[in-house]
Amino acid sequence: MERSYIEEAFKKKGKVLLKGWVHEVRDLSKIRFIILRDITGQIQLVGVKSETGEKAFELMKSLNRESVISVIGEVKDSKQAPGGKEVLIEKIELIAKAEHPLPIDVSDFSKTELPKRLDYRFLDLHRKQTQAIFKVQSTIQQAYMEFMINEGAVMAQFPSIIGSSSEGGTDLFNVQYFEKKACLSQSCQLYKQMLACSMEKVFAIFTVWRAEKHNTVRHLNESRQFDYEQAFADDKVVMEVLGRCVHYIVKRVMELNKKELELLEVKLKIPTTKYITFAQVSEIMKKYKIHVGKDDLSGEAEEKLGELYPDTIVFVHDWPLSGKPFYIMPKGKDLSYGFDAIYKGMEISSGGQRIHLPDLLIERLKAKGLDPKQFKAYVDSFRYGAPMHAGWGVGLERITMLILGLKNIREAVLFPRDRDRVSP
Ligand code: AMO
Repeated sequence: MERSYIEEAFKKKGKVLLKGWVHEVRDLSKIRFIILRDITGQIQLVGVKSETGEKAFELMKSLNRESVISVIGEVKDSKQAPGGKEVLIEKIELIAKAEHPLPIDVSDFSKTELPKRLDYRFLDLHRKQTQAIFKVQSTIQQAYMEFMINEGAVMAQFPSIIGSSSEGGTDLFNVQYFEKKACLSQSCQLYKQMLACSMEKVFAIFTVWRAEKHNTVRHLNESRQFDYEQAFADDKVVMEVLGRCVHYIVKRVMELNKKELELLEVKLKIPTTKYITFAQVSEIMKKYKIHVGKDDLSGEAEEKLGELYPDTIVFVHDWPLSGKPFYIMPKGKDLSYGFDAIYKGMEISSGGQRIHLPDLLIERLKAKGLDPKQFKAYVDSFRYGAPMHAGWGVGLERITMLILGLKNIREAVLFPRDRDRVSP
Protein backbone atom coordinates (compact mmCIF):
# COMPACT_ATOMS: atom_id res chain seq x y z
CA MET A 1 0.00 0.00 0.00
CA GLU A 2 1.28 3.44 -0.89
CA ARG A 3 1.78 6.04 1.84
CA SER A 4 -0.66 8.97 1.91
CA TYR A 5 0.33 12.32 3.36
CA ILE A 6 -2.09 13.55 6.04
CA GLU A 7 -3.30 16.40 3.83
CA GLU A 8 -4.32 13.81 1.22
CA ALA A 9 -5.94 11.51 3.82
CA PHE A 10 -8.45 14.25 4.64
CA LYS A 11 -9.70 14.01 1.04
CA LYS A 12 -9.75 10.19 0.91
CA LYS A 13 -12.28 7.52 1.73
CA GLY A 14 -11.46 3.98 2.78
CA LYS A 15 -8.11 2.59 3.86
CA VAL A 16 -4.93 4.64 4.10
CA LEU A 17 -1.33 4.08 5.12
CA LEU A 18 0.03 7.02 7.13
CA LYS A 19 3.52 7.67 8.48
CA GLY A 20 4.55 10.38 10.87
CA TRP A 21 5.29 11.57 14.39
CA VAL A 22 3.21 11.11 17.52
CA HIS A 23 2.08 14.62 18.42
CA GLU A 24 -0.15 13.72 21.34
CA VAL A 25 -1.59 10.62 23.02
CA ARG A 26 -4.86 10.53 24.98
CA ASP A 27 -5.92 7.48 26.90
CA LEU A 28 -9.57 7.06 27.91
CA SER A 29 -8.95 3.42 28.91
CA LYS A 30 -11.34 1.72 26.40
CA ILE A 31 -10.58 4.16 23.63
CA ARG A 32 -7.24 5.75 22.82
CA PHE A 33 -6.39 8.71 20.58
CA ILE A 34 -3.19 9.71 18.88
CA ILE A 35 -2.69 12.95 17.04
CA LEU A 36 -0.39 12.02 14.17
CA ARG A 37 1.71 14.70 12.47
CA ASP A 38 3.59 14.76 9.20
CA ILE A 39 4.96 17.67 7.20
CA THR A 40 1.52 18.35 5.67
CA GLY A 41 -0.63 18.43 8.81
CA GLN A 42 -2.18 16.55 11.71
CA ILE A 43 -4.94 13.96 11.99
CA GLN A 44 -6.62 12.10 14.84
CA LEU A 45 -6.10 8.35 15.04
CA VAL A 46 -8.49 6.27 17.10
CA GLY A 47 -7.98 2.88 18.69
CA VAL A 48 -10.91 1.02 20.24
CA LYS A 49 -9.94 -1.91 22.44
CA SER A 50 -12.57 -4.26 21.03
CA GLU A 51 -11.80 -3.44 17.35
CA THR A 52 -8.12 -2.51 17.13
CA GLY A 53 -6.73 -5.68 18.65
CA GLU A 54 -4.93 -6.14 21.96
CA LYS A 55 -1.35 -5.71 20.67
CA ALA A 56 -1.94 -2.53 18.70
CA PHE A 57 -4.05 -1.09 21.51
CA GLU A 58 -1.25 -1.73 24.05
CA LEU A 59 1.34 -0.19 21.72
CA MET A 60 -0.74 2.98 21.52
CA LYS A 61 -0.48 3.39 25.26
CA SER A 62 3.29 3.03 25.33
CA LEU A 63 4.06 5.60 22.65
CA ASN A 64 6.10 8.62 23.67
CA ARG A 65 5.61 11.96 22.02
CA GLU A 66 7.68 12.39 18.81
CA SER A 67 8.01 8.63 18.25
CA VAL A 68 7.65 7.71 14.58
CA ILE A 69 4.87 5.34 13.62
CA SER A 70 3.22 3.83 10.62
CA VAL A 71 -0.52 3.22 10.65
CA ILE A 72 -3.05 1.51 8.42
CA GLY A 73 -6.65 2.47 9.07
CA GLU A 74 -10.00 3.57 7.76
CA VAL A 75 -10.71 7.28 7.22
CA LYS A 76 -14.03 8.17 8.85
CA ASP A 77 -16.07 11.33 9.17
CA SER A 78 -16.18 12.54 12.75
CA LYS A 79 -17.85 15.66 14.05
CA GLN A 80 -15.65 15.77 17.17
CA ALA A 81 -12.31 15.23 15.43
CA PRO A 82 -10.22 18.23 14.40
CA GLY A 83 -10.82 18.84 10.69
CA GLY A 84 -13.91 16.56 10.72
CA LYS A 85 -12.05 13.29 9.98
CA GLU A 86 -10.30 10.60 11.94
CA VAL A 87 -8.61 7.30 11.16
CA LEU A 88 -9.77 4.11 12.85
CA ILE A 89 -6.56 2.15 13.46
CA GLU A 90 -6.30 -1.37 12.08
CA LYS A 91 -2.54 -1.81 12.22
CA ILE A 92 0.10 0.25 13.94
CA GLU A 93 3.85 -0.12 13.89
CA LEU A 94 6.57 1.66 15.81
CA ILE A 95 9.25 2.82 13.34
CA ALA A 96 11.48 4.85 15.66
CA LYS A 97 11.09 5.37 19.37
CA ALA A 98 11.60 8.81 20.89
CA GLU A 99 13.27 8.71 24.28
CA HIS A 100 11.46 10.21 27.22
CA PRO A 101 11.64 12.90 28.52
CA LEU A 102 12.41 15.09 25.53
CA PRO A 103 15.24 17.56 26.21
CA ILE A 104 13.15 20.56 25.08
CA ASP A 105 9.50 21.53 25.10
CA VAL A 106 8.29 20.83 21.55
CA SER A 107 4.75 22.08 22.07
CA ASP A 108 3.40 24.83 19.82
CA PHE A 109 4.10 27.53 22.39
CA SER A 110 7.39 26.07 23.58
CA LYS A 111 8.57 27.39 26.92
CA THR A 112 12.18 26.45 26.16
CA GLU A 113 14.44 29.48 25.62
CA LEU A 114 16.03 29.95 22.17
CA PRO A 115 19.64 28.95 23.09
CA LYS A 116 18.48 25.58 24.38
CA ARG A 117 16.16 25.11 21.41
CA LEU A 118 19.19 25.73 19.20
CA ASP A 119 21.24 23.16 21.14
CA TYR A 120 18.54 20.68 20.10
CA ARG A 121 17.68 22.28 16.75
CA PHE A 122 17.01 18.89 15.14
CA LEU A 123 14.19 18.40 17.68
CA ASP A 124 13.06 22.03 17.55
CA LEU A 125 12.49 21.34 13.85
CA HIS A 126 9.69 18.96 14.84
CA ARG A 127 7.69 22.05 15.83
CA LYS A 128 5.22 23.41 13.28
CA GLN A 129 6.28 26.98 14.06
CA THR A 130 9.93 26.27 13.31
CA GLN A 131 9.00 24.34 10.17
CA ALA A 132 6.86 27.29 9.05
CA ILE A 133 9.84 29.67 9.25
CA PHE A 134 11.94 27.45 7.02
CA LYS A 135 9.11 26.79 4.58
CA VAL A 136 8.84 30.56 4.17
CA GLN A 137 12.62 30.84 3.83
CA SER A 138 12.50 28.20 1.11
CA THR A 139 9.92 30.32 -0.76
CA ILE A 140 12.08 33.42 -0.31
CA GLN A 141 15.00 31.64 -2.00
CA GLN A 142 12.77 30.19 -4.72
CA ALA A 143 11.26 33.61 -5.41
CA TYR A 144 14.69 35.24 -5.59
CA MET A 145 15.80 32.68 -8.14
CA GLU A 146 12.57 32.97 -10.16
CA PHE A 147 12.89 36.75 -10.19
CA MET A 148 16.51 36.73 -11.29
CA ILE A 149 15.98 34.14 -14.00
CA ASN A 150 13.08 36.24 -15.33
CA GLU A 151 15.45 39.22 -15.37
CA GLY A 152 17.77 37.24 -17.62
CA ALA A 153 20.50 36.96 -14.98
CA VAL A 154 22.95 34.05 -14.87
CA MET A 155 23.22 32.06 -11.65
CA ALA A 156 26.81 31.82 -10.46
CA GLN A 157 28.96 29.97 -7.92
CA PHE A 158 32.06 31.58 -6.41
CA PRO A 159 34.97 30.38 -4.28
CA SER A 160 34.60 30.44 -0.51
CA ILE A 161 38.32 30.33 0.22
CA ILE A 162 39.98 33.48 -1.03
CA GLY A 163 43.39 35.10 -0.86
CA SER A 164 42.43 38.50 0.53
CA SER A 165 39.64 40.46 2.15
CA SER A 166 36.69 41.25 -0.13
CA GLU A 167 35.05 43.92 2.02
CA GLY A 168 38.05 45.45 3.79
CA GLY A 169 38.11 45.49 7.54
CA THR A 170 39.64 43.00 9.90
CA ASP A 171 36.75 40.65 10.49
CA LEU A 172 38.31 37.74 8.62
CA PHE A 173 38.42 34.05 9.47
CA ASN A 174 41.91 32.94 8.51
CA VAL A 175 42.55 29.61 6.85
CA GLN A 176 45.85 27.81 6.48
CA TYR A 177 45.81 26.94 2.80
CA PHE A 178 48.76 24.60 2.34
CA GLU A 179 51.81 26.90 2.53
CA LYS A 180 49.77 30.06 2.03
CA LYS A 181 47.51 32.14 4.26
CA ALA A 182 43.97 32.49 2.97
CA CYS A 183 40.61 33.44 4.47
CA LEU A 184 36.94 32.50 4.34
CA SER A 185 35.04 34.73 1.98
CA GLN A 186 33.40 37.83 3.51
CA SER A 187 31.38 38.14 0.30
CA CYS A 188 31.56 37.22 -3.38
CA GLN A 189 31.92 40.93 -4.15
CA LEU A 190 35.10 40.89 -6.22
CA TYR A 191 34.08 37.78 -8.13
CA LYS A 192 30.57 38.90 -9.00
CA GLN A 193 32.02 42.16 -10.32
CA MET A 194 34.57 40.37 -12.47
CA LEU A 195 31.80 38.13 -13.80
CA ALA A 196 29.36 40.97 -14.54
CA CYS A 197 32.05 42.53 -16.74
CA SER A 198 31.49 39.70 -19.21
CA MET A 199 28.15 38.05 -18.38
CA GLU A 200 26.33 41.35 -17.73
CA LYS A 201 23.65 40.23 -15.25
CA VAL A 202 24.69 37.74 -12.59
CA PHE A 203 23.29 36.50 -9.31
CA ALA A 204 24.17 34.10 -6.51
CA ILE A 205 23.06 32.79 -3.15
CA PHE A 206 26.37 32.84 -1.39
CA THR A 207 27.52 31.92 2.13
CA VAL A 208 29.68 34.57 3.80
CA TRP A 209 31.78 34.59 6.97
CA ARG A 210 32.40 37.58 9.17
CA ALA A 211 34.56 37.28 12.28
CA GLU A 212 32.68 40.10 14.02
CA LYS A 213 33.06 39.67 17.75
CA HIS A 214 29.83 41.34 18.79
CA ASN A 215 26.84 39.26 19.74
CA THR A 216 23.59 40.88 18.57
CA VAL A 217 20.12 39.77 17.53
CA ARG A 218 20.78 40.90 13.94
CA HIS A 219 24.28 39.58 13.20
CA LEU A 220 25.63 36.12 12.46
CA ASN A 221 29.19 34.99 11.85
CA GLU A 222 28.06 32.82 8.96
CA SER A 223 25.21 34.08 6.84
CA ARG A 224 23.86 33.83 3.33
CA GLN A 225 23.52 36.64 0.83
CA PHE A 226 21.46 37.18 -2.28
CA ASP A 227 23.98 38.85 -4.57
CA TYR A 228 23.29 40.71 -7.78
CA GLU A 229 25.56 42.53 -10.21
CA GLN A 230 24.73 44.22 -13.50
CA ALA A 231 26.93 45.72 -16.22
CA PHE A 232 26.21 49.13 -17.79
CA ALA A 233 24.27 50.08 -14.66
CA ASP A 234 24.55 52.71 -11.94
CA ASP A 235 23.13 52.81 -8.41
CA LYS A 236 19.69 54.00 -9.58
CA VAL A 237 19.29 51.08 -11.98
CA VAL A 238 20.08 48.42 -9.40
CA MET A 239 18.02 50.06 -6.65
CA GLU A 240 15.03 49.79 -8.96
CA VAL A 241 15.82 46.09 -9.56
CA LEU A 242 16.11 45.51 -5.81
CA GLY A 243 12.77 47.22 -5.18
CA ARG A 244 11.05 44.94 -7.69
CA CYS A 245 12.89 41.91 -6.35
CA VAL A 246 11.76 42.40 -2.73
CA HIS A 247 8.27 43.21 -3.99
CA TYR A 248 8.24 39.88 -5.89
CA ILE A 249 9.61 37.90 -2.93
CA VAL A 250 6.92 39.24 -0.55
CA LYS A 251 4.22 38.59 -3.17
CA ARG A 252 5.33 34.97 -3.59
CA VAL A 253 5.42 34.39 0.18
CA MET A 254 1.87 35.76 0.41
CA GLU A 255 0.77 33.43 -2.40
CA LEU A 256 2.59 30.24 -1.38
CA ASN A 257 2.73 30.43 2.41
CA LYS A 258 -0.79 31.35 3.50
CA LYS A 259 -0.86 28.51 6.07
CA GLU A 260 2.54 29.39 7.51
CA LEU A 261 1.78 33.11 7.73
CA GLU A 262 -1.44 32.33 9.57
CA LEU A 263 0.32 29.97 11.97
CA LEU A 264 3.02 32.55 12.69
CA GLU A 265 0.38 35.31 12.91
CA VAL A 266 2.12 37.44 10.29
CA LYS A 267 0.19 39.92 8.17
CA LEU A 268 2.13 41.04 5.13
CA LYS A 269 1.69 43.89 2.73
CA ILE A 270 3.45 44.22 -0.61
CA PRO A 271 6.11 46.88 -0.03
CA THR A 272 6.45 50.14 -1.94
CA THR A 273 9.74 52.04 -2.42
CA LYS A 274 11.07 55.38 -1.22
CA TYR A 275 14.30 57.12 -2.25
CA ILE A 276 16.02 59.47 0.17
CA THR A 277 19.58 60.77 0.55
CA PHE A 278 21.79 60.15 3.58
CA ALA A 279 21.84 63.92 4.21
CA GLN A 280 18.03 64.04 4.20
CA VAL A 281 17.87 61.16 6.69
CA SER A 282 20.31 63.01 8.97
CA GLU A 283 18.06 66.08 8.84
CA ILE A 284 14.92 64.07 9.62
CA MET A 285 16.63 62.33 12.55
CA LYS A 286 17.72 65.66 14.04
CA LYS A 287 14.03 66.46 14.47
CA TYR A 288 13.57 63.29 16.51
CA LYS A 289 16.89 63.80 18.37
CA ILE A 290 18.11 60.46 17.02
CA HIS A 291 21.85 60.06 16.57
CA VAL A 292 23.16 59.49 13.05
CA GLY A 293 26.88 58.88 12.58
CA LYS A 294 28.83 60.91 10.03
CA ASP A 295 28.85 57.98 7.66
CA ASP A 296 26.55 55.33 9.13
CA LEU A 297 22.98 55.05 10.38
CA SER A 298 22.38 53.96 13.95
CA GLY A 299 20.00 51.08 14.66
CA GLU A 300 17.67 53.65 16.17
CA ALA A 301 17.66 55.70 12.95
CA GLU A 302 16.87 52.55 10.94
CA GLU A 303 14.01 51.78 13.30
CA LYS A 304 12.66 55.30 12.92
CA LEU A 305 12.75 54.98 9.12
CA GLY A 306 10.73 51.78 9.48
CA GLU A 307 8.21 53.66 11.60
CA LEU A 308 8.00 56.67 9.28
CA TYR A 309 7.75 54.53 6.15
CA PRO A 310 6.00 51.26 7.05
CA ASP A 311 5.95 48.45 4.48
CA THR A 312 8.40 50.41 2.38
CA ILE A 313 11.86 49.65 1.08
CA VAL A 314 13.69 52.85 1.95
CA PHE A 315 16.72 53.42 -0.28
CA VAL A 316 19.18 55.69 1.47
CA HIS A 317 21.53 56.80 -1.31
CA ASP A 318 24.33 59.34 -1.83
CA TRP A 319 26.02 57.68 1.12
CA PRO A 320 29.14 59.37 2.56
CA LEU A 321 32.19 57.89 0.83
CA SER A 322 34.02 57.21 4.12
CA GLY A 323 31.22 54.84 5.18
CA LYS A 324 31.41 52.61 2.12
CA PRO A 325 33.92 49.92 1.11
CA PHE A 326 36.83 50.55 -1.27
CA TYR A 327 34.99 49.26 -4.35
CA ILE A 328 32.15 51.81 -4.25
CA MET A 329 32.34 54.60 -6.84
CA PRO A 330 32.96 58.07 -5.35
CA LYS A 331 30.50 60.86 -6.16
CA GLY A 332 32.56 64.01 -5.84
CA LYS A 333 34.94 64.27 -2.89
CA ASP A 334 32.78 63.18 0.02
CA LEU A 335 29.82 61.25 -1.31
CA SER A 336 29.45 57.95 -3.11
CA TYR A 337 27.19 56.03 -5.45
CA GLY A 338 26.58 53.61 -2.58
CA PHE A 339 23.29 52.97 -0.80
CA ASP A 340 21.65 50.93 1.94
CA ALA A 341 18.09 49.58 1.78
CA ILE A 342 16.08 49.66 5.00
CA TYR A 343 12.96 47.51 5.33
CA LYS A 344 10.78 47.18 8.42
CA GLY A 345 13.28 49.19 10.46
CA MET A 346 16.49 47.33 9.59
CA GLU A 347 19.12 47.22 6.85
CA ILE A 348 18.37 44.39 4.44
CA SER A 349 20.82 45.31 1.75
CA SER A 350 23.69 47.49 0.71
CA GLY A 351 25.05 48.12 -2.74
CA GLY A 352 26.01 50.70 -5.25
CA GLN A 353 27.90 51.51 -8.39
CA ARG A 354 31.41 50.05 -8.39
CA ILE A 355 34.76 51.43 -9.43
CA HIS A 356 35.70 49.97 -12.81
CA LEU A 357 38.70 52.28 -13.30
CA PRO A 358 41.98 50.63 -12.17
CA ASP A 359 43.78 53.82 -11.10
CA LEU A 360 40.87 55.08 -9.05
CA LEU A 361 40.48 51.63 -7.50
CA ILE A 362 44.14 51.58 -6.44
CA GLU A 363 43.70 55.04 -4.92
CA ARG A 364 40.63 53.95 -2.96
CA LEU A 365 42.31 50.74 -1.75
CA LYS A 366 45.18 52.81 -0.41
CA ALA A 367 42.80 55.32 1.17
CA LYS A 368 41.23 52.42 3.07
CA GLY A 369 44.64 51.23 4.25
CA LEU A 370 44.62 48.13 2.01
CA ASP A 371 47.52 46.89 -0.08
CA PRO A 372 46.69 47.04 -3.83
CA LYS A 373 49.18 44.22 -4.46
CA GLN A 374 46.86 41.83 -2.64
CA PHE A 375 44.07 42.80 -5.05
CA LYS A 376 46.14 42.58 -8.22
CA ALA A 377 43.98 40.07 -10.12
CA TYR A 378 40.85 42.04 -9.25
CA VAL A 379 42.30 45.42 -10.26
CA ASP A 380 43.77 43.94 -13.45
CA SER A 381 40.37 42.54 -14.41
CA PHE A 382 39.29 46.09 -15.18
CA ARG A 383 42.16 46.75 -17.60
CA TYR A 384 40.88 44.80 -20.59
CA GLY A 385 37.42 46.04 -21.44
CA ALA A 386 35.38 46.40 -18.26
CA PRO A 387 32.16 48.41 -18.39
CA MET A 388 30.65 50.40 -15.53
CA HIS A 389 28.58 48.18 -13.27
CA ALA A 390 26.58 48.14 -10.06
CA GLY A 391 24.94 45.65 -7.71
CA TRP A 392 23.81 44.75 -4.23
CA GLY A 393 23.66 42.04 -1.58
CA VAL A 394 20.66 41.14 0.60
CA GLY A 395 21.03 39.05 3.78
CA LEU A 396 18.85 35.93 3.47
CA GLU A 397 18.45 35.57 7.24
CA ARG A 398 17.81 39.30 7.61
CA ILE A 399 15.04 39.37 5.03
CA THR A 400 13.50 36.20 6.54
CA MET A 401 13.65 37.74 10.01
CA LEU A 402 12.03 40.99 8.84
CA ILE A 403 9.32 39.42 6.69
CA LEU A 404 8.29 37.20 9.60
CA GLY A 405 8.83 39.76 12.37
CA LEU A 406 11.26 37.45 14.24
CA LYS A 407 12.98 39.01 17.23
CA ASN A 408 16.29 37.21 16.80
CA ILE A 409 18.07 36.44 13.52
CA ARG A 410 19.07 33.02 14.92
CA GLU A 411 15.40 31.97 14.52
CA ALA A 412 15.94 32.38 10.76
CA VAL A 413 18.95 30.05 10.42
CA LEU A 414 18.73 26.29 10.63
CA PHE A 415 22.07 25.90 12.36
CA PRO A 416 23.36 29.32 13.41
CA ARG A 417 27.01 30.18 13.73
CA ASP A 418 27.61 32.92 16.26
CA ARG A 419 30.39 33.85 18.67
CA ASP A 420 29.48 31.00 21.00
CA ARG A 421 28.08 28.41 18.65
CA VAL A 422 29.65 26.03 16.18
CA SER A 423 27.49 23.03 17.02
CA PRO A 424 25.13 21.43 16.09
P1 AMO B 1 27.08 44.10 3.46
O1 AMO B 1 28.27 43.76 4.25
O2 AMO B 1 26.34 45.34 3.82
O3 AMO B 1 27.44 44.26 1.93
O4 AMO B 1 26.08 42.88 3.48
C1 AMO B 1 24.91 42.85 2.69
C2 AMO B 1 23.72 42.41 3.53
O5 AMO B 1 23.98 41.15 4.12
C3 AMO B 1 23.43 41.08 5.42
N1 AMO B 1 24.51 40.91 6.41
C4 AMO B 1 24.44 40.16 7.51
N2 AMO B 1 23.46 39.39 8.00
C5 AMO B 1 23.70 38.74 9.16
N3 AMO B 1 24.84 38.82 9.85
C6 AMO B 1 25.86 39.58 9.40
N4 AMO B 1 27.01 39.62 10.07
C7 AMO B 1 25.69 40.28 8.17
N5 AMO B 1 26.46 41.11 7.44
C8 AMO B 1 25.74 41.47 6.38
C9 AMO B 1 22.68 42.38 5.62
C10 AMO B 1 23.41 43.32 4.69
O6 AMO B 1 22.63 44.42 4.30
N6 AMO B 1 29.31 43.00 -0.89
C11 AMO B 1 28.37 43.88 -0.24
C12 AMO B 1 27.06 43.97 -0.98
C13 AMO B 1 27.16 44.65 -2.31
O7 AMO B 1 27.58 45.82 -2.33
O8 AMO B 1 26.83 44.02 -3.32
C14 AMO B 1 28.17 43.39 1.18
O9 AMO B 1 28.54 42.32 1.58
O10 AMO B 1 21.34 42.22 5.20
